[in-house]
Amino acid sequence: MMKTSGGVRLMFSERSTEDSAPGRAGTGHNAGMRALPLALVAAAACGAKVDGGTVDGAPPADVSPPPGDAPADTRACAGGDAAMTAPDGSCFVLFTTPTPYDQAQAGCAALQAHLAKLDTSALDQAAEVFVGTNDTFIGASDRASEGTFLWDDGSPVAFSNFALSEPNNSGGGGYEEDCLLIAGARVTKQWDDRPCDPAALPNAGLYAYLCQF
Ligand SMILES: [Ca+2]
Ligand SMILES: [Ca+2]
Repeated sequence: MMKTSGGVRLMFSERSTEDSAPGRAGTGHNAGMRALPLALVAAAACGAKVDGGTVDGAPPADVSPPPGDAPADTRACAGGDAAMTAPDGSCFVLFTTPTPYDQAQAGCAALQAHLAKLDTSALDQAAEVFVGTNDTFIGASDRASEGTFLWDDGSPVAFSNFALSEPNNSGGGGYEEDCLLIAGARVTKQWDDRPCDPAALPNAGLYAYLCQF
């Protein structure tokens, strides 16, 4: 009987050891009895949780991309009177026809683009070269609160490159200047606030515009 194979003896031996350890077996059994209701409670709790999640049916919050972190636009960089790939991989599209700011915004929106947000020196330098000698609207204004320039997406203009004495909110004719442009016609270029439309002064407020997507 004891000359069984090692495997059988081992199994026997282990089972025997467990079964023949009164204290341990008793404790284990008692523990098992006590643990059973707890386990059921735990299982019920788990079940409730799972059921709740299922009933909710709400997708995990991280399924939607965070705001402002949209997938890269894979369209070809083209359109307008000229287009170029910007240093950050976005696309600049220049329209040279003199246009009021609101219509410039709409023109960009029609391209599923927006007036350029030049929030880094690299973007600004590239844009200033690209627009050439055109005074060119970019996407910021202080129309909401005089003196506080915001990009059209509502974010503050942190990086800026205003020309000397700008922004001055003054066209010298008693009207305000609220819309931002690259003063391409100036040798130094840089930024200037200008009228957003010709309402206050004919032939003012009409500029080229730079879209970005
Ligand atoms: Ca202003
Ligand atoms: Ca100005």
